[in-house]
Amino acid sequence: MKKILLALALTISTVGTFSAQAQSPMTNGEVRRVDKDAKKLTIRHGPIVNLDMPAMTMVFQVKDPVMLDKLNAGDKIKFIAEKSGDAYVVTTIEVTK
Ligand SMILES: [Cu+2]
Repeated sequence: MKKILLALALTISTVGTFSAQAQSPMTNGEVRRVDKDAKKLTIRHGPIVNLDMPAMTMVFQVKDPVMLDKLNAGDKIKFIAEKSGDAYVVTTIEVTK
């Protein structure tokens, strides 16, 4: 069981690194609201190049609800978002100080 968890953790970190490097540039933003129950995140963001989206404040879904644990309203962040069906999903996020 431990081996499976370790393999899973390695897979996740590899995918995370890959998406940060190979995909779109990260977008600057500020967390406005964290909704752990709905697994949603409100971000005031700058222009998102890969989504062809201007700066605005909007609600995103998150790829993994664990991502919300370290976030608080007011945090300055860098993130990558992708369109998934009708939703915009944050796939990578980091807090900048
Ligand atoms: Cu937007």
